[in-house]
Amino acid sequence: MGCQNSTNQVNNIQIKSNSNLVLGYWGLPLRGQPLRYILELANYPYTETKYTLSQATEWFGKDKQELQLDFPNLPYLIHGDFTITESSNIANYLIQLTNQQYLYGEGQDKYRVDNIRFVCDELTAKIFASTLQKDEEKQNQLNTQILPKIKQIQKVLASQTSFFKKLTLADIYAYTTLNYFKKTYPKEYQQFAFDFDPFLKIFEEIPRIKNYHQSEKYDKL
Ligand SMILES: N[C@@H](CCC(=O)N[C@@H](CS)C(=O)NCC(=O)O)C(=O)O
Repeated sequence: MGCQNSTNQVNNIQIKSNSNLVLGYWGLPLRGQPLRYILELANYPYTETKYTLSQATEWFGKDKQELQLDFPNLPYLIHGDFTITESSNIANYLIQLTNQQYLYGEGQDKYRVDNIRFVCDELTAKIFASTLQKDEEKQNQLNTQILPKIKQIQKVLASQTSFFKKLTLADIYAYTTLNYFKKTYPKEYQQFAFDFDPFLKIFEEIPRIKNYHQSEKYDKL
């Protein structure tokens, strides 16, 4: 009567017992970061496979083929014999698994939460893409694709320290994006610091986030 192959149901998710949850992503915050925050907020045990840009062949030349993912990409999630990709899909799975549905927001706010979530996700990718460009093109992308969106986020946040009354995915995604913007473009960030600094601070002071940021697990920019 070994329990090696038994299956548990956790929050409507079938999990083989002793299944590790593995998150695969670059050893950078970016698109994998909201997923880490969702897990950290729930104090859910997970391990990470972190790929480095300097040894990108570990991903492109090996795991991308060998992990048997249906749609190989980073981030990916492996939970026992269950595997998925697409960061938003993974976020939804983790919210269900950790029973943190409150992060979606309530009622019609859910769609405004997702509005901020998807705008920020795209903006994070745009900030990263801009860092690969040289001077003039970098400045052009900053002016045309990044700063206008940052200003929109500033307007929606107004002078609040979170987007809604309670913590939601909007805060998690916006924190990831704005913190990345601050670290990447510190000079340009200054004009937004008055509004964004208190927002960043409130998120950083959530006890589990604070512990996580102080741990080895957290990839500092
Ligand atoms: N729509 C995908 C995009 C994933 C994506 O663009 N991943 C980038 C990093 S953010 C990557 O390096 N993917 C590895 C690959 O293309 O093999 C998602 O949201 O997960």
